[in-house]
Amino acid sequence: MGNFKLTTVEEFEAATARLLETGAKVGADAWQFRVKNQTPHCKFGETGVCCKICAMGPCRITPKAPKGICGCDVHGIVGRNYLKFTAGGSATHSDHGREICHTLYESAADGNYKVKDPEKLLRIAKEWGVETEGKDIYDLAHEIAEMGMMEYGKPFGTQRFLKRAPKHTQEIWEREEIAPRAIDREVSCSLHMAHMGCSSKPEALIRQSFRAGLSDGWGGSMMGTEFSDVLFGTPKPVDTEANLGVMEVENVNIVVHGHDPSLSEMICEYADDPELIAYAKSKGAKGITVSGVCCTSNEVAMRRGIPMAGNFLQQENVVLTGACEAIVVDVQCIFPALGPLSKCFHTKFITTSPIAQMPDSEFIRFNAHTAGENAKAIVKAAIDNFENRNPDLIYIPDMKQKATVGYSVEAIVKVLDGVTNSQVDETGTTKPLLECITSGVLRGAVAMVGCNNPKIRPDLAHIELMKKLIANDIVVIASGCAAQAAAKAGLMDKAAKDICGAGLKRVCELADIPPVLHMGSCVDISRMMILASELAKDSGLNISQLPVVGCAPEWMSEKAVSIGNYVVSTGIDTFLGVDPYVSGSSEVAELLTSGVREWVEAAYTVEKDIDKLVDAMIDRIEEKRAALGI
Ligand code: CUV
Repeated sequence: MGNFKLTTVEEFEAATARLLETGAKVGADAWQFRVKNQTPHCKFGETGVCCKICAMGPCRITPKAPKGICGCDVHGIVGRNYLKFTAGGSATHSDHGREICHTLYESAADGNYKVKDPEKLLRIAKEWGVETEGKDIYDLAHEIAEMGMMEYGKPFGTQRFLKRAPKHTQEIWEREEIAPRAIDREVSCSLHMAHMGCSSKPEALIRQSFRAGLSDGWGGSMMGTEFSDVLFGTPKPVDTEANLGVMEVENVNIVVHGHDPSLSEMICEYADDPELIAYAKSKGAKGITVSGVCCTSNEVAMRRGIPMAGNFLQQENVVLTGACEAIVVDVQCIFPALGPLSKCFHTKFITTSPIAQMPDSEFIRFNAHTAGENAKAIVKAAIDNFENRNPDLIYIPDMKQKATVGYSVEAIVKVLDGVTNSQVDETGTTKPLLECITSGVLRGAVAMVGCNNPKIRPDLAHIELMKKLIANDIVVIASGCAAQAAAKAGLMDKAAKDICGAGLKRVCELADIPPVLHMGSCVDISRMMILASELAKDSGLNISQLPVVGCAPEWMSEKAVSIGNYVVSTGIDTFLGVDPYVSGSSEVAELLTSGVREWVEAAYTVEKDIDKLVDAMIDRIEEKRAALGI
């Protein structure tokens, strides 16, 4: 089995324990302590039966009080809460996509942002019916960006990217009336439906939850991904490293955290500037290290090989190393705790977006016009902070793994080309991958996504599930914090082929890939939708017939529910390890885990036991294979 060794969750935990000792010295708080104060959680909230959408309440449903004051029953309350939760996630992802549209709109040959992948821009223009002949690439970028922004508020029609789905899927969306219209409309309509005195029928509420989710996955998120590729380049395989050990004690450490690559790309650019590197040296550092946390880390890892310091529940750890000069954030998944925590150390906590403003942070407002100066000021502030370190508080766990990342759909198609030695000679299609699946060399694929959640021992579910799947010849495609868990453990090291089943091992060797493929950030789950669509089109099957499932074992955010809704609505069975606050309504729970299959040919499974969860996924994949006779 060679010398390959995974890093275990026990080792992660030992490193965290050591960092919390540093925290104790300076009186730092941490999520591990706050969780204790919040446990046990409120049962009404946890089961979704608390309603506070009007001021007659809050109403809480119990056997003695089965209706709210307005007469709404538990199913209406749980359904409305679920819809509002989805709308929060869809709004958030989609607004991120909108920011990227604006960045594209600001791109210029001599500006802060350039078009790095003009071919992709031309492809999208053709797809959207825009004349490209003889047009300046930046004129085209602005035209497409504006059309993208119109997708948010257009009065008629549905999302342009829906046409990328197989015909059958598009027909389902039309038939079930869940084809998403303007993105902002779906979010507004969701809030409208969940207002006092509007919808209380679970079926209507879940249908709109799906529509709002689809406006994210096939609308806002897909534009976020595609236009980020146009601006910053479509990812291709690149080597990097993951876990806290990527921070370097002799260097100025800048940690980027959040989601929008418009900020992190610019920080990386300036951290590479010879003038600023020389300045860092003049201050006694050997150089500048940028590393990342959460999805912004995935973005810059996929495109630049920037190392990943950690995922969601590790964000406080980077400050606890005592060696972080600045943690620079944009939007989403940022603990407000970082403000007070940084105050216990020399770390600068720099917020940059009007959307995410927090106490105890330094606010350097970032925008496309001034992005260069802003990024330079941030990098310089971090360098100036190097001398303020307290040497007694410095401890960086010596723990990191190698990872190869950057598997966009384009990259996957390319690396798998020629893996099979059969007659399949079509290049640029998913046919080689399909052949691996139909021949049984690969049994199927799992899209492993989502966050960490203290309800699950951090990273354990991600890692254990992935280990078992790859041992069973199931390739894993990962994004978000699930991907970072894999990278930290070593599952994105090509050497991890040694712990795969014989079939997957062979594919990894032939294609020179790791068994867990990093597909990017959460908005990049839209890439997974494209891959599933291409597989369906190239095989002549429906998406729901493919031996492919989705899984979010440790999810926590509203965005994850929006994602789950569009993945299920696209025909992919989705397995959750955390309940989305619906257990209080038998009707809503039944719909989500079974009833919706009649609408969209897929449904949710919620299973908190990791062993049962992975077995359920493998069983589902094998059932799908059996139904196809492969
Ligand atoms: Ni957007 S949404 S904790 S960073 S995956 Fe990570 Fe991914 Fe969840 Fe947030």
